[in-house]
Order: sequence, then C-alpha cells, then structure tokens
Amino acid sequence: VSLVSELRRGIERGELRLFSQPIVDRDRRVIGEEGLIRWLSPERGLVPPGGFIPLAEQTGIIVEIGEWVLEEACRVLAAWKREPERRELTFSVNLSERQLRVDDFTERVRAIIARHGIAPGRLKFELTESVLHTDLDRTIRLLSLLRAEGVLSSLDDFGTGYSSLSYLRHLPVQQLKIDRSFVSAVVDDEPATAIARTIVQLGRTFDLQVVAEGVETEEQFERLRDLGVDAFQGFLFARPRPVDETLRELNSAG
Ligand code: G
Ligand code: G
Ligand code: MN
Ligand code: NA
Repeated sequence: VSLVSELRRGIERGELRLFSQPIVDRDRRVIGEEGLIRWLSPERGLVPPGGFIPLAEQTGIIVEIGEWVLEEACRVLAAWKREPERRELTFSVNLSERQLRVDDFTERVRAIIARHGIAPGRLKFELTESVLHTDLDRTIRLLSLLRAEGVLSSLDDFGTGYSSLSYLRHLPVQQLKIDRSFVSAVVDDEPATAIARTIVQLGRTFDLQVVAEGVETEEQFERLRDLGVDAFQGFLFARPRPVDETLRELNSAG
C-alpha cells in the first residue's frame, strides 16, 4: 500500500489527532495555543507532520485535513468559551498555501465559525512566507476578508523565506513568529540576535505582535524578552499535547 492510500484510509478511520502547544506572554501567562497535527497510524505509530503534510499538500488531501483541523480548533474554542479563565485565549491553525487556493475558502471558514458559535477574533491562521510567492493579490484579498470577519493572521517561520519585506506594508497580518532557527542561536550567535532584534523592530513599525517559537532555555527566554519579544512558545513552557487532554483538564478542574 502506498503512503497516500494509507493516509486516505487513516483519515477515514479517524486516525488524525490534533495536539496543541501553549503560547505565553512576557510574564509566562498563557495567551493562546497553536494546533499541531499528528497522524496516529496503527502501522507507523505517531507520525509527525513532516512525515505526511508534504504528501498531503502534493495530492491535495491537505484541503480535507485542513477542514478537520479547523473543526477541531473551533471545537476547542467553543469549550474554552464557557471557561472564564480561557475564553480570551486564541487558537492558531497552520494553513498550507493549497488551502488558500480553494475557491470558497473564506465562506467555509465563516460557516465553521458560525456553526460553533465562537468569536472570530479567537481564531488565528499561521501562514509561511511561501504563500506570498504565488498570487499575492489574492492572498491579500483573502486575509483582508478574514480580517473583516475578525479572524487573525500570523506569518510563521518568519525570516526564513526569500520574500521581499515590502509585502508587509500590504499584508493584513497581526503577528510575526520568529523562526526557531534564530531562537535556538540567540544566546551565543550575534547574527541570530541581530535578526531577532530586527524582527522585533519590524513588529513595532507595523504594529504586529512578535512571537518567538522553539524557546527551550531560560537564557533564550531572558535574552528574547530583553530584545522586546511579546510572546513565547517552546518546550521551556510546555510540549505539544493532545487537545483532548487539555479539554479533560478543563473539565476535571471544573
Ligand atoms: O509539530 P511539528 O513541529 O512537527 O510541526 C511541524 C510543522 O508541521 C509545523 O511547523 C507546521 O508548519 C506543520 N503543521 C502542523 N500542523 C499542521 C496543520 O494542521 N496544517 C498544516 N498545513 N501544517 C501543519
Ligand atoms: O508551525 P511550525 O512549523 O512552526 O511548528 C512548530 C514546530 O516546532 C512544531 O512541530 C513543534 O512540535 C515544534 N516545537 C515547538 N516547541 C519547540 C521547541 O522548544 N523546540 C523544538 N526543537 N521544537 C519545538
Ligand atoms: Mn506554526
Ligand atoms: Na513556525
């Protein structure tokens, strides 16, 4: 059996799992979570996204996977809405370029949000700079439509793409995520520190929240906080875990 047909069958059998990882503010208070998909395959075990997302993108299966992720995200947000301590949290969903190319993408997003009765401003889409390479005008239009609905957008893995920075003037995003490669080097590498500092300045200029991802040590956290980074994500604070675990914690905390 090919990996594609295994994946198709796995989706039918409900083998996808949504994990999530907290994002914290400068005082380490949780302000949101990022959804991170895994595939729990009976044959292959817990497959990380790198093991099937590229294939899903090539074959278009990512569109179906993306809808499922969005459903899960909205399910979580609907549960949080009932909790005074969590109702303000955002949930971020990674978006592949392919998903943006679906004709009625924004209508579908709107419909799922409405069906779950969640506040659009709690949902955030993470896009990499690669989505800017094809049909930038359309991407800008879609993100503007989402923004008009209240949905937030973020540029993920920021600093690793080959895009011109001029698009930042036109792109309706509200957040930049400093790529892990700069974060892991920030303590003893001056160029990485300079890049992180530059991203913070860009964020200030364009009024965007700046998040550092992949924070693993206290030293990195302190350094990035000194640079002015607004929010942080990484193993130092918490590892990704199944969203159902977080919802169970919520229920048992009652
Ligand atoms: O959890 P992990 O670090 O292995 O995730 C690796 C990458 O997989 C993430 O950076 C993200 O870009 C991608 N990814 C994770 N979950 C999703 C998802 O739900 N949809 C898409 N399109 N990509 C995802
Ligand atoms: O969307 P994106 O590809 O940026 O997803 C972030 C990835 O980084 C996820 O796969 C997640 O599991 C992983 N990750 C999250 N925190 C850390 C960390 O502190 N260190 C490392 N090495 N990876 C992390
Ligand atoms: Mn991401
Ligand atoms: Na990232």
